[in-house]
Amino acid sequence: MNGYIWNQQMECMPLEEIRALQGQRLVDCVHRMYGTVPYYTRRMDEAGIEPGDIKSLDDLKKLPFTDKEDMRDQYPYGTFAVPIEQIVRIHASSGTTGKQKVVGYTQKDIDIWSECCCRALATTGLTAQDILHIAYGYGLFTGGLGLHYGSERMGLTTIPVSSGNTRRQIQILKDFQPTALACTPSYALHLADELKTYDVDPAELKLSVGIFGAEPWTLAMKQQIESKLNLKAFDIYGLSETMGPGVSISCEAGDLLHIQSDHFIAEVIDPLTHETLPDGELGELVFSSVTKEGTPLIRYNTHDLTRLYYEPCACGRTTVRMEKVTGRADDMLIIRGVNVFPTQIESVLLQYGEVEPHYMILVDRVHNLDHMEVQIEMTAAFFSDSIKEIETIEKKLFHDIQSTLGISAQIRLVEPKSLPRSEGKAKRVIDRRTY
Ligand code: DLL
Repeated sequence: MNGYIWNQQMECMPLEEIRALQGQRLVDCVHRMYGTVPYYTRRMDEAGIEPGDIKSLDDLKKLPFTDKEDMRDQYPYGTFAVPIEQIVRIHASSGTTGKQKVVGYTQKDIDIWSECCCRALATTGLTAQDILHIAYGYGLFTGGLGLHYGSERMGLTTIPVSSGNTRRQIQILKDFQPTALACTPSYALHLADELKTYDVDPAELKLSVGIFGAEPWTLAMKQQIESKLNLKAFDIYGLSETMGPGVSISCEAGDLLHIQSDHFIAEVIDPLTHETLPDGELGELVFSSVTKEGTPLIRYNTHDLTRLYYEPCACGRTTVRMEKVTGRADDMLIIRGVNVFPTQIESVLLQYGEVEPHYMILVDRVHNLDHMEVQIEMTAAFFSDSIKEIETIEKKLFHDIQSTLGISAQIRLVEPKSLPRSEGKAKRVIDRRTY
């Protein structure tokens, strides 16, 4: 394996020892939060729990869940567990609706975040000899600055390009010869497609590693990016509420993501009953960020859907692993009563050479019935083909999407490059239904 292990002690600790450490850190975190964070103190009081009731990891189940509404209700600083003078950085994340979720970091939080990003970068095989082009946005979004600090700490040559301005991104990829690229997978694909526009041959680039995340993407999409950009792609996961990028990352041994288990206790719960599910069962991912000082969270429901695995990995790490997140419970569309995830549509499109995985789902209600249209870009080569052939592919896609989703959708093939591109997280759905 190329990847090396940044923190052998923490990443290769026997599971029993990880659990014991998590237990100690949980107890400490509950004591720090109780009496300091008013909303959490109230939640514990309502649940009839005192800090003394939490003695080990087994007691985690007694504690109440936290949700994004709690973060929003406490806007801006109500979730902070230390006085503002101790906060050295603020990030915020906006969801589809409502107020931002604001998070604060002490210097120790920034140090731990950098350490988690070093572990993640090392997992991809990068070393201080590498040059990392960061095209995640810098600013309140955690992607840019989060990876930046880890990259510098590890000694990589770091290029803080930030998001946007595709022409400049491509110029830098060509001229500065970075060996690694960090951005959203949808933007990586866009960059790959745009190389042609700027007359750049992928062979002129030096990229060997891609660090892609911040949005759901399929394994088929991963293969496509790998072949177009001639690199090995890794899946990096994280969320602002618990830290930012680096909560987990995939390794060379497979597609499961290693969670930095000494800092984040993961659980997967049944979305309806909220019962903790056994290993390998699909449910909502819940995190307790037990070492965080600024905004620690206990049992925060991410609503991301995944499974957890506890066996040691072939790469040598023993940390808990999570399956690739292919959707969030709240990204799920309910069309005529059927649950639909955009990534299900993406997986069908990636089987077709005639179309690109650039698509938009439009949902509306016509005569009280849900109507779904999927607009899909044709490849430039196929676009010049006859109308009859285009209709044939539309029909095939109609049937494949219907059998994958269990409901029908109108398929409309559109011109290459006609759908909007995102420089960060891709927007795949326009839902015009009024409820
Ligand atoms: O997206 C942090 C991040 C930045 C992760 C750069 C990776 C790289 P938020 O903006 O708060 O934070 O969004 C968090 O994005 O709950 C997931 O739904 C989704 N997400 C993040 N990483 C992945 C991934 C950043 N690798 C939300 N796969 C999370 C699927 C992801 N979804």
